[in-house]
Amino acid sequence: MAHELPALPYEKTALEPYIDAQTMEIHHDRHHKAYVDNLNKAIAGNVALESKSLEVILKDLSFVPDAIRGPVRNNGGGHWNHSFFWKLMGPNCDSAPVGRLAGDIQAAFGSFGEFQAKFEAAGLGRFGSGWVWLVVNGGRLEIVSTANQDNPIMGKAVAGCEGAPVLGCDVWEHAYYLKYQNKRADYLKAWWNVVNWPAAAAHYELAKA
Ligand code: MN3
Repeated sequence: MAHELPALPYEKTALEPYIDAQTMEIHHDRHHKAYVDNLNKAIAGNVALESKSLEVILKDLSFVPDAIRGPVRNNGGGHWNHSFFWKLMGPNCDSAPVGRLAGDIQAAFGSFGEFQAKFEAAGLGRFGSGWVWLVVNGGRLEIVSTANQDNPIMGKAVAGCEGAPVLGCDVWEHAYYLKYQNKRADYLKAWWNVVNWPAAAAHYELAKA
């Protein structure tokens, strides 16, 4: 079955003023759609890949034939990452997590503020295009970043890091350039206003289970 572009779980204006509606429209309707279309194109006719879930494919790209491994990694990663990203944001968000995730962030990074500073620094430190993540790796919370559309679930040999994503922020220029131009730091700071912490906590509980 062909992969499909998921609908946004809120209106394109919902993340204003932190993320503007035009950015959401271009990002979801064009960039994400292109990843989905190009993934489907890449795996078309390969019955084994067409029958596997995207997550299963990304977790072991060595099974993907050499000729299409690059397109599957880039476009499959793009589809997974953006599907994850939309659901991790929303309007009227809490400013911080609660419960076990809150306590474990404090234990791992010193305080929620120190965690935010380290996450922003990792996003700023990613040269060019990529993502910054909070992951569970070996039961512990870590901040990592990946290039392009790589994802920690691809594993260390491919993505340079590993773990189950709890939180992920897109630091490609297309995610912020219309509103923030070259100021990625301002975008990362503003992003905390739209983080859906209950969704992140659900990822965390799943990863710890
Ligand atoms: Mn993007």
